[in-house]
Formats: sequence, structure tokens, C-alpha cells
Amino acid sequence: DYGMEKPQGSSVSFHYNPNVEYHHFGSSHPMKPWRLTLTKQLILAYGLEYTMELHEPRPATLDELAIFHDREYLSFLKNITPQNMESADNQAHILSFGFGGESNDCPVFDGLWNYVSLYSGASLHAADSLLNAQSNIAINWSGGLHHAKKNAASGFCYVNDIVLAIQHLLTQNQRVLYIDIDVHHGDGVEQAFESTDRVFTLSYHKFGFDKYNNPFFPGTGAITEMGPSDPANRGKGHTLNIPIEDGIDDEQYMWLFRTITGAVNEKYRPNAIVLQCGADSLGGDRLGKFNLNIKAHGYCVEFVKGFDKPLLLIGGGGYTPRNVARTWCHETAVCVGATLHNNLPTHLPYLQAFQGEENGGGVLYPDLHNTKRHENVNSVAKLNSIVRSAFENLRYIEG
Ligand code: ZL4
Ligand code: CA
Ligand code: ZN
Repeated sequence: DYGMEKPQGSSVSFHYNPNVEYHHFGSSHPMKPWRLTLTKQLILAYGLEYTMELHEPRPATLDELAIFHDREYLSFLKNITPQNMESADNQAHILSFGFGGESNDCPVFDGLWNYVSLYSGASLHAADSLLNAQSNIAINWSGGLHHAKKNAASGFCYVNDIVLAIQHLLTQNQRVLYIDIDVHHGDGVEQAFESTDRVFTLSYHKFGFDKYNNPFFPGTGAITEMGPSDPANRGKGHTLNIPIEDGIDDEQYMWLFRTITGAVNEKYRPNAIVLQCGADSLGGDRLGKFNLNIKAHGYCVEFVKGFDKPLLLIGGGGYTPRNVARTWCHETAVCVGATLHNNLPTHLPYLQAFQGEENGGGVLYPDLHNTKRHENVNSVAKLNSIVRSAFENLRYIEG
């Protein structure tokens, strides 16, 4: 049962500005900020707000975002609106900054600047609370936008709050480990720190091509991609990518995760850890191709929590909103050391959003594997060879 007192040993802070919820990417766009409303409602309904310190961070300022992003890109982002985007001046920039084109991944919508400064402000505030030792686990479910580049939007991400938070952690930590369990490759974070040995980036993701030979977005993150090859470059060997095929199940994923993440933690000995918890690696996700259940996803959080180092937990992808909410609520409970009952609290607002499903209406832990949307094509031999290559890649950081 969930307790009302602060658990000993770990203290958890929760960083969230509710104004982020009210932004819309467009009617059929898969990214739905209101999944954060569902997440928050579930967390409140289980009483988890009494087990952590709650913070409502202010939006990040342009100067704070400029620590990573180009000012030219930021001033475009700050001023662009659906109304002025047709002007010749803006059209000249729109493609080079990652907007428009035939892809509508990064639309210009009302309040865009407000949206990006809110989720980034929350990640910076969460990192701050770790630096001040006000908490040893800090959570921002509105962040985790790992594709954004210093001068371009990409894959639903406009500002890279993860890079900004890691840069902030680096002011007082020698080494930061970044782990990414979103179904997509964490390319923006990897690229930002490719030339330093003070950040190690580790991403688990789907990698491969569909029947039309189109790569799964963003198309990078092969096992052979380990950072710069120049031995004089300090970043060499401080990138590890774990490419996975469709349909991976709980046992396989948990095995891969603990084997590889455990080895990276032992060899790299980070002073702080950032874990991106993209929930599009769950079974039944609208964009993802894996078959994970909520507790297998949460196992990654449990495992990393066990390293007992300052930990920043951030959101990311997740395109079946009710399951995103379930997962991040469960992972919040994992952080505070609470066990939640499977029947959803009956006083939960939005209860309908969690009812009437084929498997698991009205419960916190539905069987997502049995949605069987993706055949498991990960063979034992292939997974063993990935682990072998991963260990080989880790030789570069043997100290
Ligand atoms: C959509 O229905 O693979 C965007 C994007 C908008 C609304 C209507 C517009 C129709 C699926 C995706 C045109 C859609 C064109 N609307 C989409 C190569 C692509 C070019 C764009 O979880 N088309 C690009 C990005 C990925 C591509 C994934 C994951 C983010 C994260 C962290 C980003 N882009 C092919 C797709 C729709 C849309 C429906 C879509 N976009 C699915 N996958 C992509 O890692 C937050
Ligand atoms: Ca990933
Ligand atoms: Zn994703």
C-alpha cells in the first residue's frame, strides 16, 4: 500500500508546470501534451503527491536556452507564429530550422515558445534540485525531448531540455551518464556531447527498415556508432547504441538493460545519471514497435535507482496517452518506494480514459504484451551478439 510518510534513504522531487498541458500540436499529431494531464491525475489519485516535494518551476529564459542553442534559432523560435510563418523572411529560415517541409513532425503552433520554455525550465529546475542536494531523485515528465539540435527542431522536439540539464549537472559533476529507453534513438543528446568524455550516452531503440526500406526514425544509432573514431577525440568510446528489432518482450529487454547498463555504470562510474523514460517502448504504442509491459519499463527505473546516485528522470515519447500516464505514475511510485494497487482509484477524474479497453480497462497494469501488435523478431543469437559487441565497445573506457 502507498504510505503517507517520506521514505528514508531517497528523497524525491517532482517538477511540473501545469501550463505545459494546454498546448496542441494539431488535431491528428501523435504528440499530445494532455497525456501529462492524465499522468498528473493518476499520480494525485494514488496519493503520491504526499510522498515527494512538489515544485512548479518558472519557464526557462532565452539566455538559459542559449547555453546550448544558437541565438538565431532561439529568436526564430520565440517569434514564429501560425500567423506570421508565411512571410518571406520566415520562409527563408523555416526549412533550415527543421520546420515545415512535407513532414509535419515539428509544426508551428500557438504558444510554441511558452511550451518549450516550460518543459525546459522544469528540467533545469530538476537538475538544480539535485545539485543543491534537495533531492536525490528529481522528476520532470514534461521533458525528455532528445532529438532537438542546437540550431534545428527535429522529431517533435524543439529545444533539447536534456542537453541543457546535463550541462547544468556538469557544473558540479565530473561525469554524467545519460540513458535513453525511448523507442527512438537519442541522437540530439549523443551529438551534443560527442566530443567529451564527461558524458556517456547510452540509447536503447528500434533500429531497422520497414517494408518500403524506410529507416525507423531518426535512422541513426547502429551498434557500430560509438562516437568519433579519431583516437585524439576525448569522446571516442563514450557513446553506446543498442539497436533492437520489432516485438522485443519483457524478459529480453530487462536482460539487455541490466546486463549492459550495469556494465556501463561499473566501468564509467558516473557522478550523476539522467534517465529518459520515453513510454513509446511499451506494447500497443501508436508509433513504437516493442511489446513491453509497464512493469518491465519500470524495471529500468528500479535498476538505475539501485545505483544510488543523483538521478534525473525525464519523460519523452509515448503516443498512447492512457499507457503513458500509467507508466509514469508507476515509475513515480518506484522512485518513492510505493506499491500501487492494480484497480484504479474510483475517484479518478478522467476514469473513462482508462476504461473499455480490450485488455485491462479500469486497471493500472493491463497486459500490453498480449496486444500482440508486433511479432517478436529478436532472436537469442542476435541479442547475444548485441551484448558481445556492446562489451567490446566498452573496452574504450576501461580505465
Ligand atoms: C505526424 O498524423 O518518420 C505528424 C507524424 C502530423 C498530422 C497530419 C499530417 C500528415 C505520424 C508522424 C503528414 C504526416 C507525415 N500528423 C509524417 C520521416 C517522416 C516524415 C513525416 O518520441 N511523416 C519522418 C518522428 C517520425 C518520421 C518521430 C519521435 C519523438 C520521440 C521523442 C519522433 N518522423 C515520416 C512521417 C500526423 C503524423 C503521424 C510520425 N513522425 C511518426 N513518426 C514520425 O523520440 C519525443
Ligand atoms: Ca532510446
Ligand atoms: Zn520516441
